[in-house]
Amino acid sequence: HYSFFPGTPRWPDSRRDLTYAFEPENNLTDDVKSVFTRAFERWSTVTTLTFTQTASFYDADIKIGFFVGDHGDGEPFDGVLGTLAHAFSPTSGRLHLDGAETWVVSGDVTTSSETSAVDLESVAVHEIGHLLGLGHSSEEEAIMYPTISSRSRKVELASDDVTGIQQLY
Ligand code: TQI
Ligand code: ZN
Ligand code: ZN
Repeated sequence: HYSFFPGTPRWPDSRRDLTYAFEPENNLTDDVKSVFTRAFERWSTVTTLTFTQTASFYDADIKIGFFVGDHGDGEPFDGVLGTLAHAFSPTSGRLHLDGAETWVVSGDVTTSSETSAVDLESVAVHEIGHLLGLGHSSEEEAIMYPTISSRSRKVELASDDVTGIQQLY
C-alpha cells in the first residue's frame, strides 16, 4: 500500500504545471534527458500535472543533477551501489543522482555485463514519485517499493502507485 510523507506535503493547486531543468555543469546527453522526459510522462498521464523542460536551472521547479560524494545538502552519496539517488518532498524539487553509479541509459540493463549496473529510468520514475509526495509502498510491484536489485528494470506504474498519486493530484 502507498504512503505519503509526514503531513502529506504536495504541490499546491497553483503549481500543477511544473518545469524541470538539469544541472548545467553535468553537461548531460540528450539520451539522459529523454529518460527523464519518459519518466515524467508516466506520472503526467495519470494526474493533472504537466512537466516541461526549461533551460533555466535557477527558475525551474524541479532541479535534476548528478553528484559524487558530499554535494552540500547533508546527504552525501556513497559511491557504487548503496544509495543510488534521493529526492526531497514537495515543494523542494531537488532530485539528485549518485554520479558514481554505472547508469544504464539506453539498452537492456538485465543483460549488462556490469554487475552493478543500475537502470536510470527505473530510479527516475521512483524519485519523481518522491518529488510529488509519495513515500514508500509495501507492495512489491509498486514503483514506490523501497527495494530494487541491480540489473533490473521496473518503470511501469502499478495500480497502487496510480491510486496513491491520484489521492494527491
Ligand atoms: N534512495 C532512497 C529512496 O529513494 C532514499 C530514501 C531512503 C528515501 N528513505 C527514504 C527517500 C524515504 C524518501 C523517503 O528510496 S535509494 C530505490 C528502490 C533508491 C532506492 O538510492 O536507496 C530506487 C533510489 F526503491 F528501488 F530501492 C531509487 Cl528505485
Ligand atoms: Zn543530494
Ligand atoms: Zn524511495
